Amino acid sequence: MTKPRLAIIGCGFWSHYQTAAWKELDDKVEIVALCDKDLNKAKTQAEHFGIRRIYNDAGELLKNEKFDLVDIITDVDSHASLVKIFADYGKAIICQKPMGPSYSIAEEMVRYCRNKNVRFFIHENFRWQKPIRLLKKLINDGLIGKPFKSNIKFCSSFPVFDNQPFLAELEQFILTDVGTHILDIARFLFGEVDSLYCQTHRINPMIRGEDVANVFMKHLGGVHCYAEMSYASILENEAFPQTFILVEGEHGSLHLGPEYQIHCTTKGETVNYEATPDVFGWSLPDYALIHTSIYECNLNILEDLLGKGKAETTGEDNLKTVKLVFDAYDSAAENRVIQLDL
Ligand code: NAD
Ligand code: 89V
Repeated sequence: MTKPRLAIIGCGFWSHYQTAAWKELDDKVEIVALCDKDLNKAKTQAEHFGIRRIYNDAGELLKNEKFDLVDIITDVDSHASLVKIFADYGKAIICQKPMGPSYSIAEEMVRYCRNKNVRFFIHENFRWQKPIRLLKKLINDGLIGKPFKSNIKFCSSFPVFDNQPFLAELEQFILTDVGTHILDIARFLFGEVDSLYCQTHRINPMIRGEDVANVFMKHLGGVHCYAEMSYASILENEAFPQTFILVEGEHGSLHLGPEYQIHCTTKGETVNYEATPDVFGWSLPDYALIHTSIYECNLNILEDLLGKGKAETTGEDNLKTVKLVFDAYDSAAENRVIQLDL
């Protein structure tokens, strides 16, 4: 593959920014067509980005277009069936998080692609945020010695349902939507999880699912990590979409706080590092941090397809994050510690 040809499925809220991020890479990838079951959405997006071919059905797209790679940006319930359709045609597949609506469905998606010998990636972008990459580097550089404890916070009262009304209808909300990101960050920073315990709340009476989740994880490497997620937190400073992280190690601590600042404190001194992300002109200001990470995630996957690197967020890898999400639901429902079966 020299310059992969890409088809995009789903032209809703997120797809616009995903497409804009692909356009930043148009020397390396060519978008050949867009598809949405609502043809008007595909038409509007195609006009905006100057893409000539549109479809309202994946089968028609497959019949009429030559392409190598598909980016599936539809709602979660459609992911498994679309992945299977494209795997049957031998296309390399990128699918949005959350991979599937249950662990068993996600496991089947990964198995199906493996059996068909197709490349399967999950677009999991939060670990590609600049402050989180820098934090990982500072941990790896040994600035605070061996980490033993961490707190990861994604808490706000951002009106997320305004742009994504379907989230209010999900029976399982914050762990599937945000937990996929936050628990993936925990794996990215501290490795695989040995056991976890979770509690959830639904504070907003207008939604179906839980909007608060607190997950306590013991990582195999020894770190105790407390991950907090909330869309019900009315705080002094609204922080969306920043993730705040404190990591404590044997020689000091690293604190990723507001405005992309990381403070490294060791005995006697605190040193400041800054990781302000570049902002693309097409980013929505409220989401700029996340939008830049779309580009980084796309680039990582593309480089793998071009034989120039190794993708981090493969289906196989992301399945471990999906396992944490659904084990967290089981833990909360049964009020018990779950030992992960690794
Ligand atoms: P949305 O409802 O705005 O858009 C989904 C689109 O998919 C709709 O236009 C719908 O018509 C279309 N669609 C559904 N089934 C289809 C099918 N079978 N064939 C063709 N089109 C189909 O939702 P959204 O907010 O854009 O979210 C889409 C996905 O992106 C979800 O998986 C969501 O979790 C994910 N997302 C990821 C991030 C991130 O940071 N990675 C952020 C927001 C959303
Ligand atoms: O990433 C997501 O899926 C989004 C957001 C972080 C905005 O909640 O829904």
